[in-house]
Amino acid sequence: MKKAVNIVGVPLDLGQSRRGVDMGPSALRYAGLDNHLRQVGCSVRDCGNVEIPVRDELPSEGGLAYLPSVVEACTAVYEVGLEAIAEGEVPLFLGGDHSIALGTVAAATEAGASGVLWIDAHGDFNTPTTSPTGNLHGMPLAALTGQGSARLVDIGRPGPKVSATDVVLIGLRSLDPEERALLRASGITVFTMREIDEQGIGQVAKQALKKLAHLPKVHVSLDMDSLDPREAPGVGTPVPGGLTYREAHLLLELVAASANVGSVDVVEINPILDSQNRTAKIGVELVASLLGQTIY
Ligand SMILES: [Mn+2]
Repeated sequence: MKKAVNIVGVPLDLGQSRRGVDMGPSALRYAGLDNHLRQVGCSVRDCGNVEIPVRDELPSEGGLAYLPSVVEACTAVYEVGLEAIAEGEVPLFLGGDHSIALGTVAAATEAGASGVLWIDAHGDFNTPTTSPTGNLHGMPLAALTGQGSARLVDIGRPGPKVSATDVVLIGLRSLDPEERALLRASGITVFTMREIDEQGIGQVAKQALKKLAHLPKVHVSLDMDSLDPREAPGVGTPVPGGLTYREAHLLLELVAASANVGSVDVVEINPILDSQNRTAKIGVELVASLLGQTIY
């Protein structure tokens, strides 16, 4: 069945320190997101951007000092997401940095169980205690599974938003030392780049989907830094050794073929660091694959 997609821009850049990621929604729209999804057969509604506090109006120290603003923004994201899901739409959240997932996953799991497929170079599993930087975009997956700051954990509604056993992380290749220990103890299923190298992305995708097969829908959180920086240079925290263009597509094509995708994030695109909007263009193509585009 073709999807009714509701595009929600979330120009939130307060979860990390580099400027530019707030332009992600514009870059994705400029790259033809709307048209591309219509060509795939989706109906598309773009409800504009969620209002986000302006960084220049906030204290300059950043990191955890932005926590109240991030909580406020993610609560608004959660509410917009809930409305879309209640309308039977698939909300497509355009980041912004990955802290937006605190609101998006809260919305995705509100009405019923949903698996979470987190595609990322990083674990995003820090807490304010383990984080070397205090940057909130390194914490959402920990908070969503109930760890770290209660103010982050309780966004939308009190308590964890997803059980660790219903989360699969793919593409991992960079962790902070204490974050590694926390993630290993969490019970989250992790496929690092090593497993992808050894077994191939097709095999990894099948195992990931099997792990989430008991759930009625899946939320896909695509951090564009999961791709190799040679393919997608426009991200704030690039790590070498990532997914190739085809690996990323195959992964999302396989998800589209066998899971019910209920909601989607595309995050961490930084047009200032990009080349000719390449990363946003790849982001648009990947979302199309995830929402049903096939080669043949
Ligand atoms: Mn991330």
